[in-house]
Amino acid sequence: MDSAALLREGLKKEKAAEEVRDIKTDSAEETVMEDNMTAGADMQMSEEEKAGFAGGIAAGGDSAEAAPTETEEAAQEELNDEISEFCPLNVTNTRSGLDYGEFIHGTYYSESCGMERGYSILLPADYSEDKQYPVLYLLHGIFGDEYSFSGDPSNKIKEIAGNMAADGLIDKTIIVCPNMYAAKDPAQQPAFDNESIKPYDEFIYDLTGDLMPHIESSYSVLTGRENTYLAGFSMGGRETIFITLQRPELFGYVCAISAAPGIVPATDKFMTHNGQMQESEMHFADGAVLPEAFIICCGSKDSVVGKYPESYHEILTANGTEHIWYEINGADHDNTAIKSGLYNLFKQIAYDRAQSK
Ligand code: FER
Repeated sequence: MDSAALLREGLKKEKAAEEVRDIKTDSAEETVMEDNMTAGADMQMSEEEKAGFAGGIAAGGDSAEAAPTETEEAAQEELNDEISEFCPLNVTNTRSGLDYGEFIHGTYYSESCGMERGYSILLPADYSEDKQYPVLYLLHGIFGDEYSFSGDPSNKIKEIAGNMAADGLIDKTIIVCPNMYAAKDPAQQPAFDNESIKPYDEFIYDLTGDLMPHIESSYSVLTGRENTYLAGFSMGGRETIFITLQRPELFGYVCAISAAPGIVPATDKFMTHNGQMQESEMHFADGAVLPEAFIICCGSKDSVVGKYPESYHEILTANGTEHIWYEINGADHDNTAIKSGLYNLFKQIAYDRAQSK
């Protein structure tokens, strides 16, 4: 690249970073729903900004205003099927002497993409082929990959799953973090335009046709929807809803955290979405087996997806599609929301498990 081209590239990145900074400082009230500007198909972001999107814009962080509340400080919550807005501190705290296991990396051949693809997987510390474990598939945000969750210890995924299992609330659970960008062309990159986000929408084929069979044949997992969970953040939340609506027979417990726009046609400050379906189509097929829990949640101060998750709640309600909706008071597009969503997903699982005993 000559120096002029380098400069142009630098300026573009600077402009994109500025736009993202603006977005971050917007209040949720004036975000996406009211804003009909599009950033254009060529919007570019720095690697740092992209990394932020993948696992929460306040990467590694939590909402300042979602400081610990009484609920979070409660030593032990009573197990019920009610939503707890925040994940309690005793669930996210690292407990001495408890081994939470480590994420490891694996690969599988994806027929649907025509290439070898990677995933991160958290096996319980004392994982044994003599036992079988339920599995959570956890989907990252835009620009992310299989390392987005495993590389950010502040999301407390390991602690939430490990502590709840140690407390006997849930069974020890395997957590699989795929790379959700299921492009057939290895050179294709995500960006804010319909063509560039298509591979996220096509991940459903890679997940159900390639990754899940690989996980089920490579690890000692329990199969069946009651033992198979799906959750995702932002772009991953959007695909979580989409996949659940298409394949409800596969996932018994589902949580879409801060789901991105674009399931139905929409225009926000990033782009105009064609939509994966029309509003009238946003429901389960007639006679479909329904998830035991289908949670949709979002921070009340989400500065990236704004009120889109709430609009999904409204559309599903209008279409008579059962789900749980709640807001995390004060939370932004960040780990406070992620922790809350994961906690409530496991809490629903724990409650049903206790009931069936
Ligand atoms: C959009 C707004 C937000 C969008 C994606 C996102 C593809 C995703 C954000 C994230 O994953 O953090 O319009 O379009």
